[in-house]
Amino acid sequence: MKVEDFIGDEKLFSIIYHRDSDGLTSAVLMKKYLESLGRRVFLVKPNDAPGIGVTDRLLRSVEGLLVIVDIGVDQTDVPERFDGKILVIDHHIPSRNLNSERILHINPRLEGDDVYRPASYLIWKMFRERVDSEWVAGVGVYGDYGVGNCKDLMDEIAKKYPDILVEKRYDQVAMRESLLAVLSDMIEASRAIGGLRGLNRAFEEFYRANSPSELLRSRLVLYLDKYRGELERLEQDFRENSEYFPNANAYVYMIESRYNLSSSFSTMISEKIPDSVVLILKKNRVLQVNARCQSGRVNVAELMRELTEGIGSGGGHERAAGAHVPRRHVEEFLNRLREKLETFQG
Ligand SMILES: [Mn+2]
Repeated sequence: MKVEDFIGDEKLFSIIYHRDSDGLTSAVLMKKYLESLGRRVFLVKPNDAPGIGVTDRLLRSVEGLLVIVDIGVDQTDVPERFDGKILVIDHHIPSRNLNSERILHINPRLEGDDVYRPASYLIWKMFRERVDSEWVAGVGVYGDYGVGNCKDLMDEIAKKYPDILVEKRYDQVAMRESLLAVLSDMIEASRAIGGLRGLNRAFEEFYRANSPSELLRSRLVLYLDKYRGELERLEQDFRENSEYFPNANAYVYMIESRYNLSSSFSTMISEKIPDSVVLILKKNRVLQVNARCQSGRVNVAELMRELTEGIGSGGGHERAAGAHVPRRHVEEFLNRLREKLETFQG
């Protein structure tokens, strides 16, 4: 079923997006698409509970048809907790097919398409006749590591805005030098420094901007400056205070920061030492762990599962994973971690 058939003559919409750069840019494109059809978008909000969770409070504030972008909502009970019509556009590996009279579930993986393409790309592709903000989609695609699989989008951007790309526009690593990468960092910075309110601001600015360079003059630059400064400070501290385990070629670092940037920090550090295992620990209400090994030498998703068995939860991707351990089990977790890294066999 096509999106236009599903939404029929519904006049009012609410959008909930995943709180990262792919999710936010997906929401911008979606709002522009709906408005191009003459429909009204009542609210646009990032998901507001840990991980991909959405609170009942946010669901109760929804008016009209609910559009959920870049959230593997099939892995949650949101479809059961919200009883109106839902349009889902997502790219994560689905755990179930939600398609029914009430729900249109768009995810290329449901049709057996295994190519990695971020949600912002899917939305751009579907609605490009009506929405011409391809650079917005480009920011989301960069943020979700998708540039290599979205060549037609990158070509379109290159035609219109040659100055925001680098020559190797299909190369995720080379793209780090591009303005698209800066804009993606800007969204990450808005979340890390400003929280949900920061994201709401970022959404407004991205929705309003007519060109990429306008954002460099927006108030989001303040978030970006703070974010970069904090990452720099942490990198210095990591060099001095992380613990190294030569057997496993692993670094363990207890992060202390008032901001939420453990995940970005672990990615940044691990890209500089791709063959090392990087474990960033943060004491919140629970112990939060971000694990990376960019070369793939060690499967960190498996490592996280193993170390949290029976005392917490852990998992993710082969090269990027995470874990949560409740306070009462933290000591046990740290003992297991130390033991594992000291006696590591590759
Ligand atoms: Mn996302």
